[in-house]
Amino acid sequence: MTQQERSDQQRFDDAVARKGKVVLQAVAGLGIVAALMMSIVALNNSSEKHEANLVAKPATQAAATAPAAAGAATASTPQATKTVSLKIVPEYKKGPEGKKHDAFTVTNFNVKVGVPLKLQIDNTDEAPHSITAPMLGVNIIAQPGLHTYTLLVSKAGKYQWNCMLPCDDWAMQETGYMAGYITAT
Ligand SMILES: [Cu+2]
Repeated sequence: MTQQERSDQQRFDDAVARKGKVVLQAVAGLGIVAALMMSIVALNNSSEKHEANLVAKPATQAAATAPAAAGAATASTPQATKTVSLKIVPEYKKGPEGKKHDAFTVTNFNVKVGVPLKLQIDNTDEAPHSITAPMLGVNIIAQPGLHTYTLLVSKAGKYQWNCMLPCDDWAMQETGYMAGYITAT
């Protein structure tokens, strides 16, 4: 290798070294940029999560207030509560054997679960009668005279009720007399 060749080689090596340094610096620079970008992305992600949390909170609050609003609507329903008027009349109507029996004038009641139904009962008998449905925990004792009672049911279904206060033995087992159904929907 001549002196000239050696210096050429040296220049080349120097150039390669410089280029390599530049490349390395560039890579290092890219690395820093990449690291910065990743941390920015990380910051963005965390702030997005934070925002998501902020958004999620009002949603949870809205969900929490929804039943409260429904509760308020339920609380305002007493004005809208329906009233059913009926009578309890001794020897009100004939049985299949032709004899007259004690009876309620209305024996089928339709109610909404959780919504009170007012029963305005005029018991024209001298003795009390009842609307008793053990499956529903309902036991309304209708005293003689005109009184208003509340029928409140907590589960849906069709349930039989009977008068449980000894009156007309046959009628106490007969739908349409001293027995009937409460249908809750
Ligand atoms: Cu009865």
